[in-house]
Amino acid sequence: MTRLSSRLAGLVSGLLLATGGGLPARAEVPVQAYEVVRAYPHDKTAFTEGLFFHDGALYESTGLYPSFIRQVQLETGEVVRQRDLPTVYFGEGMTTLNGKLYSLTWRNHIGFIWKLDDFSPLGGFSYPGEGWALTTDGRRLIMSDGTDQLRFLDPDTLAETGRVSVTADGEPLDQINELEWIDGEVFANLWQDNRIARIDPETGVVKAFIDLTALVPQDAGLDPNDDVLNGIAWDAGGKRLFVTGKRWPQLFEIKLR
Ligand code: DDQ
Ligand code: CA
Repeated sequence: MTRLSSRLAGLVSGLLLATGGGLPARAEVPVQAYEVVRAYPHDKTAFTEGLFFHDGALYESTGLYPSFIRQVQLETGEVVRQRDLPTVYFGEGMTTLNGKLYSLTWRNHIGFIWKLDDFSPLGGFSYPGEGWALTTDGRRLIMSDGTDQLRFLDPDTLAETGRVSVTADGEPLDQINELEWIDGEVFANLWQDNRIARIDPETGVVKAFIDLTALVPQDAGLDPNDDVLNGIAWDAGGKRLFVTGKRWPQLFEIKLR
């Protein structure tokens, strides 16, 4: 072989390797099955942006105007405690850490800190970009902003300490919305998508999807573009997983298989 043709041969075999010889280069993300354990009532006016379960209680934050943060009675959907945001703010995700509630706004670049006990205001913080959702690994806050990025925030300074890009099948996965930390993984809603992604927080790799299309309410009053699946809460003590959507009439406990 001449020098040129051996170089060409090397290039061709390299290309074949890179493309897997024409076969799909990566395995598809598996879709995980689930079953519905129970359905609970959910306030049809709640435009759910944040949802979590803490110490036996369910908490929810909403968007639209006025937006609010509230504690909800799981079994009845009744409001236990509520605080409205000033009407200029479109509320987004919320989480709790060390007795504090942290809540975001959509395009106001402002977050609020509240006392978990009584919802009294403790302060605020600002961030670049949009605010979509919050969860926590017990050490850091984890924030989504509508892109493929998950930001890690220091809960005391609110400074960003790192971020990871979320990928599915090697491609960036954006529109990451409501979040939930569950046993070392981040479960995430994807805006206007009926799937939840299970994300490895170290690498951003999506390990599985859960397709909840069957739970989407068929109510005539709901807008399929706005009233989308959003809201994941994990009862760590009781190992119960809750999901709902914006203005959905029900909240579901589901069990993964
Ligand atoms: N976000 O939650 C995905 C971040 C924003 C959703 C904003 C949807 C606005 C809908 C307003 C019209 C509802 C009647
Ligand atoms: Ca959540």
